[in-house]
Formats: sequence, C-alpha cells, structure tokens
Amino acid sequence: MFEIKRFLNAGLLCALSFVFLVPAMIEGAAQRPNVLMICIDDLNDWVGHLGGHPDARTPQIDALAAQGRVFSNAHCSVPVCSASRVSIFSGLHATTHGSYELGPDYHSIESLRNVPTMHRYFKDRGYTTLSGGKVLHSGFKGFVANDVDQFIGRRAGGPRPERPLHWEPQVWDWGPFPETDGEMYDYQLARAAVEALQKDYGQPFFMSVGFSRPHVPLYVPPKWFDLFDRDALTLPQAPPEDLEDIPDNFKSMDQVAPTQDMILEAGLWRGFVHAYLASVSFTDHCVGTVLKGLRESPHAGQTLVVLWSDHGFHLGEKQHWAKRTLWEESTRVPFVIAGPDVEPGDHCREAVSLLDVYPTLLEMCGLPRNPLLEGVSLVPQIEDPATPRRSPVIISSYHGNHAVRSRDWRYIRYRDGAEELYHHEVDPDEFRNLADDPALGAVKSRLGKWIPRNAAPEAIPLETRLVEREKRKARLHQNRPVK
Ligand SMILES: [Ca+2]
Ligand SMILES: [Ca+2]
Repeated sequence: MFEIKRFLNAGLLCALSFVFLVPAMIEGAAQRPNVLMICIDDLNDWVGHLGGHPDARTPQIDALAAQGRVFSNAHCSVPVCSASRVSIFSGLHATTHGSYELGPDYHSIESLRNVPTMHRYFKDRGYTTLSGGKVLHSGFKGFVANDVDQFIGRRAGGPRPERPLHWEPQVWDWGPFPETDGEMYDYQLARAAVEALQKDYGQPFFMSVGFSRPHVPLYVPPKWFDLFDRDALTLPQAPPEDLEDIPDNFKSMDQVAPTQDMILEAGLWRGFVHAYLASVSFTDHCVGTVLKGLRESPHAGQTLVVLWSDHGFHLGEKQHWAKRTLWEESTRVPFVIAGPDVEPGDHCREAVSLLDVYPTLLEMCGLPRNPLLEGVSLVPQIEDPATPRRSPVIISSYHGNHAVRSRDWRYIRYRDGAEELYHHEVDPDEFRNLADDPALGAVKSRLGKWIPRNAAPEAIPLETRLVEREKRKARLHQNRPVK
C-alpha cells in the first residue's frame, strides 16, 4: 500500500499527468486498503505481549501483535477517556483543543468545528465510514454526526445486576454477570462488526469498533472469572513508600475512583485485580471474534487493523486507582498495527503517541497529508522498528501539567514547577524519582524543552470543574463495600 502513495506522488509530479494520472488515481482509490480500528476502553499494559501483568491472558490480541507492528512504548495524549478520544480523532493535542476532562466532547468544542475527524477525512476521500460502540466518548453528534455513514450499534459494555455485588455505587462494582457472552453488549457489537465485515461497500471502508470493558463496572460472564485462580494472582507492586520522593501534585488527586486505602480496608484488592483480568480476557475474546470475522470475509488481505486503548489504568500502583495521572500506568497503552504489507518483527520501543494513529493511517492508505495533525506518521517505524521518532511524546493532564516520554525517560513537570524524572532502562516501575540528581540536569533540560508553552486553557472553566470535583468527592465518600 505504501507503493500506492509513492505512485500517486510520482504521478502528481509527472508532466504527462492528466491523461495518465486520472485513471491512475481511480485505480489507486480502488486499491486503497480498508481500515478496521479496534478501540478499547481503560486497558493498561496487562496484555500478554506487553508483559504488564504475569497472569494476563490475551491470546487474541497477542496473535494480532505477532502478525503486525507492536508499539510497546505507546502513550495516550491525555489520560482520560473523552479527552484522549477527542485527541485521537482530531489528531490534536489537548494543549491545542483544550479538552482535558470527561467533557466537552468533540461536537461541543467550537475550535474543532473545522477540524475533520478521522472518519470525516476518510469519508471525504472515497471511504465508507462505519462505527459502533464507544469510539467518541458520547458518540458522533452535532457537527460530527454525519461523519459516520453507518452505525453498527451504539451500546457498549453489558447489563448490570439489580443490586451491586461488591461495591456501591454500582459504577465501581464487579462480578460474574451476566451468564453468557451473548448477553454482553460488547459481544453483540463484535457480532455486528463481523456481519458488517462481510458486506461489499463498493469502495474501501473505515470501520471503528469500540469496546467498553475493561472499563468499570467490571461485570463479565463467570467463565472469564473462572480462567484465573483468584488466590494465586499476582498483585501489583505498590509499596506505600514509593510516594515519599514525589511532589504532592497528583499524589492525592481527587477523583471518582476509590482510594487504595478504601480498597485495602475493605479487603477487595485481590477481587478487583481478578475482575480486571477477567474483563481484559473477555474483551480479548471480543477482539478475536471481530478478527476471525475479518479473516473469513472478502476483505481479508486488504484491510489494515489498528488496535489501541484510550489510556492506561492504575490498580493500586502509586497508591492510586484508575487514571488521570502522568505516570506510566496511566499513560501507557497497547497499540498495534497489522495488515497486508506490515512485516511482523521486533517491537518498536520508541515512545509514540496515539496522536500518531491519524497521520500513520493516512500515509498507509495513500491519502493526502492533513496539515492540521500534530502527531507524526509511524510508517518509518513500521518499516524498521528501530527508527527513532523525531520527538518525544507529550502527555498532559489538566492545564499546565505535562509528561515528556522518550524511549528511556519520563520527565514530568507540574503547573507549579515541581518535577519528576524516571529512567526506564533501569526503573520501569518508576519507583525512583531522579529529578533532584544534579548529574541528570542535562537530561532534564533536553526533555524539558518539549514542555508545551501557551497551552490552551481547559475547555471546562476551572470554577465549574472545581464544583464538579466537590460533587465527585462527596460521591466518593459514599462509596462502600457491599456487606
Ligand atoms: Ca477510557
Ligand atoms: Ca518513588
């Protein structure tokens, strides 16, 4: 497929152009690959091929990884669902669009009105666009509603039991429910995607399929819990003294999740880890269902598959639960690209961003560059995984707080100037904050020059967010284990 682009570029420069170019472009369009994008919600590096948890069981995602290029040092742009997805589908960093939280969604951000979503960009260039499940946080509405030609189901996740099983309120609950995969909306979505993959659209398609697990509540059928011996599971490394060498900023971040103290006090840590692993394996099965459908479809062999998660997830590391931090657990995500011309091989260990998805797919599909995009095409790393990315990755959480992730380092600078520095070659768990080491001043300044300046303010005014935060705190204190 890279040849298509080169051919078109060469054609555009050709003095003989018109007579030859028009048929060539039409032919090129007919040959463009389809895109199947699989979006996963809140999946951290607990997948087999990333080695984030020794008990993780993800044979389907790992099989895809073995066939394509794994970006094993990939990071979201913003570590929270909605803002991460706005960034992926606009190709713009939060410091440009200003959405750093659960809202506003794409269609409510006036500055994105003239920024085409990935779906729109493909649609305007001869693709049929399809989407199902959780892709943009609250769906394609308003000025992006027509970016998708066909919806293949909007419900994501699954049903909830009448009463919580372990934890109230139910949004943070988990347990074996419902009885069968067929009752799960995520599995129904996978089946709908398989059906849609069998059709001929008369032109290439761009299909996004968004699964909701392992986002809470972690209800999946019992067979996924039964895959694991609960009492033998490895718990994450979370020494309380890990917090002693880091500044206050995100240490006690107010959030909607229970705290590590609450979880420990209730004796529910192991149960939660079990439920997360079960939910990851269920989601893996949904991914495998879609990929099997693709293999058995007329589009096998001409479809690029891209799989990502919107951000990571803490399960007690740094005494934290869920997301929104600038640490590795919160920002690192699975990211795989596979397809007809992607040679399997080594993982790419360069730090890459989910902002790179958009420009990479454009290049792989031979579509013109979108000059608005802030990520970079990873085609060089698909061809040779050792190729350096031209800049480190920037991750932002709320206005003024940024992490700079390179292949071997993470440098964090908070709004108040406080810093953290981790050397991943020797400290992959980010236990030792080296920011005060005078010998590492040069590393800090090399990374620090990438800290964004003039970042867009938060789209949700600070006062509104603080009111919302107080409400969340109040709800948080109502959280309790089910007796
Ligand atoms: Ca998410
Ligand atoms: Ca530490």
